[in-house]
Amino acid sequence: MRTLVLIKPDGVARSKVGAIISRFEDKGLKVTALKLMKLDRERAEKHYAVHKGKPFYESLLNYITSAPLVAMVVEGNNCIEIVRKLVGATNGAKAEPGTIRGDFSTGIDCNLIHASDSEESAKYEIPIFFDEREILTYERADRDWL
Ligand code: 3AN
Repeated sequence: MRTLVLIKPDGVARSKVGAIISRFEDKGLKVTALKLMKLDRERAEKHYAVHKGKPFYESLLNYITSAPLVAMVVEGNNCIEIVRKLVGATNGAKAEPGTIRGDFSTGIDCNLIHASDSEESAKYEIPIFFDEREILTYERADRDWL
């Protein structure tokens, strides 16, 4: 199973890339694709199509396209549910301590990270950021212990 994770522009600007990736590695998940990129408006609109028309839609697009972000594909059994738990609630002020948003974010506008919320979303979102050939196959050396 695969999921898409974005470390949004605030996460890159605040130098939280290493700390955030470590959460997934430490948990036992596998990063199989990774890139630093500036998202263009067209791809941002596609990614956030479900939010079109909502009051925060324009500011969300401005924020996500404003500066570089890190996109990655994370793999592992039940990775969608596990990653969403590690990420925490949408509003950093309400997210539990110990989660990424709970530890690093205080609000909803800049909440550091995106993670697909279902298999259907992951299948829609991953191709917006990666060609299939950019997603690599390899084994973690500790796989028998996970
Ligand atoms: P999540 O990222 O926790 O799945 P969604 O899918 O409801 O949250 O929202 C996508 C993104 O839209 C959030 N990560 C956040 O940046 C932004 N967002 C959601 N709700 C609001 C809101 N009420 N005000 C401002 N931004 C919001």
